[in-house]
Amino acid sequence: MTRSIPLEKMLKDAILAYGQDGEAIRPEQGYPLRLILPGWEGNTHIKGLRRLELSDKPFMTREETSKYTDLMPNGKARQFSFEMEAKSVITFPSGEMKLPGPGFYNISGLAWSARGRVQSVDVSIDGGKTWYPARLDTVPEPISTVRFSFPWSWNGESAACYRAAAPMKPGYLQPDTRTTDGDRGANGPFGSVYHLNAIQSWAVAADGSVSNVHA
Ligand SMILES: Nc1nc2c(c(=O)[nH]1)N[C@H]1C(S)=C(S)[C@@H](COP(=O)(O)O)O[C@H]1N2
Ligand SMILES: [Mo]
Repeated sequence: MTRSIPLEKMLKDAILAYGQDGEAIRPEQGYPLRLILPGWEGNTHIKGLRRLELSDKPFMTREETSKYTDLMPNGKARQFSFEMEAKSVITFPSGEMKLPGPGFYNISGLAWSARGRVQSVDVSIDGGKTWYPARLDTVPEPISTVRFSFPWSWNGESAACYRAAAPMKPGYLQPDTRTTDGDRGANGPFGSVYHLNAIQSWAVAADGSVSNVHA
């Protein structure tokens, strides 16, 4: 995996991470060294970093030309898109988990943005019809993740669908999978396969199992 990263971003924000939570980063996280570029797509966060090379232009590597570009409606691919404008994901309860039964759950997740501080996060428990402000559990810092939570009482109903959205003020709302996001290109249900910052929804089945839904 080889990526061209503008020098400006490297000098401003780049972290070369060798540890997490008081121990060496784990093999699946990129041991022994991982490049972290806060706010940018995770696919630029090179694991098992071997070298940094300087160049006066992008290297045009396989991944950055064939994969991490956005196919636009006119058939041309836009190079390069790095920033996650705003993104959120509910980490609990999330896919492949199983709720033991109806009752109280504390929905919890992470939100982040390359554009600055996450100011608020909204959660819906009815598939996006109604939105409520979530509690921010950590202090939002620029280009950092913020943890949010939302108390939820699951009545055991099948197919309860819940989701979170991170509106960045002013003027940017995390895109909905149901809308066509033309700006993100023509390829795939979210506008772009590789740059995906759309709202992520989870559904709970009657037996408590949680799965991904495109709703
Ligand atoms: N060395 C190396 N780093 C890599 C990759 C890779 O193939 N090789 N894949 C990238 C991609 S495409 C993604 S989505 C993220 C996944 O990181 P995660 O396992 O922490 O979620 O790692 C990135 N870093
Ligand atoms: Mo990826």
